[in-house]
Amino acid sequence: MSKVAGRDPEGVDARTNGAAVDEESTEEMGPYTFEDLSVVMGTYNEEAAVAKVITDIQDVTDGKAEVVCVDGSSDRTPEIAREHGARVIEQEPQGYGVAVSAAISAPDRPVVVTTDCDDTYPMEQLPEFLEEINNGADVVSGDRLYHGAEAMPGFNRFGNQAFAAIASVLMGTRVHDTTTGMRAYRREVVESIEWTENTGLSAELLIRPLMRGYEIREEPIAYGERAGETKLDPIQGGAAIAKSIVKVCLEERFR
Ligand SMILES: Nc1nc2c(ncn2[C@@H]2O[C@H](COP(=O)(O)OP(=O)(O)O)[C@@H](O)[C@H]2O)c(=O)[nH]1
Ligand SMILES: [Mg+2]
Repeated sequence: MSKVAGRDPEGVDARTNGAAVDEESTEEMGPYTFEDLSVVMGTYNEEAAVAKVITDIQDVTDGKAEVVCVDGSSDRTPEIAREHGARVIEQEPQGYGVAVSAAISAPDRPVVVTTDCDDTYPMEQLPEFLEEINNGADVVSGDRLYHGAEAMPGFNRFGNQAFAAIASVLMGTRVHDTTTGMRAYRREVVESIEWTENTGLSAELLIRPLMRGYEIREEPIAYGERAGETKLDPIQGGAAIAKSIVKVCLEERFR
């Protein structure tokens, strides 16, 4: 495996740490195609977005990627998802992380991509995410803040910048977006770690792999206006995320 952001705590920048690739290990592991890809998401009353999100994934991957929705909806989201070819796993609504941790462990395909079911994340960038995995990354993390994330409410943007700053200090590696919903993972990363957080799961999904030496690359992404209502309260959710970041960084530091 190539040199990783997490193995060198001396100020490595995950955005620019993509140059070195270990040719031998990438040959063994790929190259992966869309048939090796599962796109997974929690879905909770996302009638306004679900058809568009799944259609975008299918258009971009030629219908080859598997789509998995862990659904807690009381509206028609699961029916629409099934009609569009997704595999739907029903679950009582218990929060973001309960849904997404079930979603990431559902597929058997070697590359797992998370997204939100709200049309904010650019499915047209899926090929770039897969390419970075094929180039040796273990985790490719969509960085919404690189392009400014104009569509994000100002309070959330400030909060997300603060989370990235705190996590960077605690990890000793500069990261720019710890709470993004769009990432690609080698399945091995997802399976080798025990996930504990709920609202803070997206931060945990970056921090634990990075601090265990997996190679993380941040990929600048576009971020769009949300279709439908957010499911996360910015104050309560923000406090939960801050707590998760500190807890997870300390646990990994003293592991
Ligand atoms: N199944 C399930 N999905 C959830 C739950 N909470 C949030 N989600 C989904 O998780 C994703 C992220 O939530 P979102 O409202 O977009 O959060 P935001 O991006 O922080 O505004 C969306 O696709 C939601 O539908 C839940 O309790 N259960
Ligand atoms: Mg969202």
